[in-house]
Amino acid sequence: MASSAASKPSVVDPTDLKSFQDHLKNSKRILALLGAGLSASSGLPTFRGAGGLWRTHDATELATPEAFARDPGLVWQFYNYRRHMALGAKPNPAHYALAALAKKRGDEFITLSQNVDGLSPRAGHPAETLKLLHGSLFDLKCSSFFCNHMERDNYTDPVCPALAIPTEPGTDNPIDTTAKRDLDISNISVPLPSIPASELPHCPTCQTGLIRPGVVWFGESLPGKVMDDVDAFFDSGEQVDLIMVIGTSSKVYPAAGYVDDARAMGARVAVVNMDRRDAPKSGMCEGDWMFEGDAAAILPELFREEIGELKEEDMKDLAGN
Ligand code: BV8
Repeated sequence: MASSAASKPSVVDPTDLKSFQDHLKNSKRILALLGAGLSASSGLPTFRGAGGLWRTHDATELATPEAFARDPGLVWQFYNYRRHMALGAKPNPAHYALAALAKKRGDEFITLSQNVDGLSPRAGHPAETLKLLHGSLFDLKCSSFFCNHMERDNYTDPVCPALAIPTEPGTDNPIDTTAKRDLDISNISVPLPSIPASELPHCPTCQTGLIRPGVVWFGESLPGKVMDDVDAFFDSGEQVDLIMVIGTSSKVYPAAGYVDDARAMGARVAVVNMDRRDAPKSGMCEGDWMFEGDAAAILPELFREEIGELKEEDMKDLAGN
């Protein structure tokens, strides 16, 4: 990857950039904690974007087993909508820059993602060092406590016919599908049909349980294997040199707690966020960096010295979009 830094105007303070790149160069063990802000430039709404609401519902309230038990049709419309949006989106240069750094650094660089949108995997981020703390929109599992049916990487859109996103009248003609315009069901003014459980996907294994998205809902524990891998990285007892906190409001636990755990292992903290007020709970300490702005513009610059210039041909969306 030829590097001609001159092409892109710098979006980072040169002094901070130099000190960060020097530290990155001398860092052996690195962590990154990712949040919804990473995918903002791919056009995906963040959790707190739109006031954290989906239609009139608090998104964190919909992301609970209680909401699914109460109205699985509504919760599936919420997740089917997010699958549809994520499938229509593309990884951005921040996803590719992280993937390129991960390919170079191997298992000394572990990325902890709170995102369920599948964009980091689509940018080619190596699966062995990408820990999906909160699961994936594209995994499906049985909601019955007694059944452990799990289907990974299901990209069917809609998940089932009843969840098809309504289209604008007159735009759904079979000949020219490009004219089709979805109605934005995240907007309260668009009527949302109520979908009975009988029309929702059921578990092919136990035949009784409803299928649910393979994400971690509030009140649920994180995937055991993922937690073990993260604990193994921390329990090696070796110093952690750097943690990059990218596009997250650091409000959800245990994910947000890893920043302090890394700091306790000697790490300096580099925050990349559109809003400098969204610093980690423990605040910013001497030697930390706050890079305020768009992750899609900042990450390629922060990593340029190590990964070179990101070229169009290097940014291949593995979903082939
Ligand atoms: C559990 C999947 C226990 C589903 C998600 C300790 C203290 C307090 C509370 C708790 C605690 N421990 C546990 C809790 C309870 C709870 C919790 O943390 N509650 C919070 C709300 C206070 N945690 C849990 O319930 C966890 N489970 O603890 O289980 C247990 C243990 C054993 C046995 C049984 C139970 C599970 C939490 C996971 C929930 N699932 N997602 C779904 O996605 O639908 S969380 C979900 O919300 C996301 O994954 C993410 O984690 C979070 C959203 O946060 P962000 O990603 O940061 O997004 P946000 O919109 O907030 O911010 C975006 C940021 O980007 C902003 O800062 C913005 O400025 C910035 N930005 C915007 N544009 C850009 C940008 N930055 C850069 N560039 C841009 N262009």
